[in-house]
Amino acid sequence: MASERTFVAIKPDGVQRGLVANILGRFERKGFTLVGLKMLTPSRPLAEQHYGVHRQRPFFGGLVEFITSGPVVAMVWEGDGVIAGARALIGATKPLEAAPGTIRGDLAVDIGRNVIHGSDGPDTAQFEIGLWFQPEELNSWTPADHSWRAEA
Ligand code: D4T
Repeated sequence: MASERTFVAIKPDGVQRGLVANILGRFERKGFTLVGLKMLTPSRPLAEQHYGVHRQRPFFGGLVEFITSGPVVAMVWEGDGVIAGARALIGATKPLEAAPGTIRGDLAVDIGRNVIHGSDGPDTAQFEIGLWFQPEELNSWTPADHSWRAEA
């Protein structure tokens, strides 16, 4: 499977609830590589672009209000199959349907406060990484333990 990058953001509820280390640790322990990391309070234009596909949905206004309400932790993770892999770690959108062991399954109950976002495909990942990060904010590096990994 080819190495790829995905965008992940811990939403304001995850930050407010002190879940940053817990969530970050799950991606690190899985073996994905952190290549971008910053905390920011998203502007309204950024949030509206990020959630542009939901513009016509009834929850759009509340969603933008919520995501701009405080700091989020924005990340780019790299690795083989990381786009689907991150979604698997995150779990289903509705936290009550998310499997135990996933981030939403373990840490959330409310769809409007589901703790974390992850890109849902290659095109979205490319768009969201470009939206949230400048190229110079991303670090291309090879973790030392990768030389120990088996050839694919
Ligand atoms: P995000 O984009 O936040 O990672 O969530 P998902 O990719 O898992 O789910 P989504 O795009 O369908 O929803 C985006 C965002 O909107 C909130 N939401 C969603 C909501 O408040 N009410 C709803 O009915 C839905 C479908 C939660 C996530």
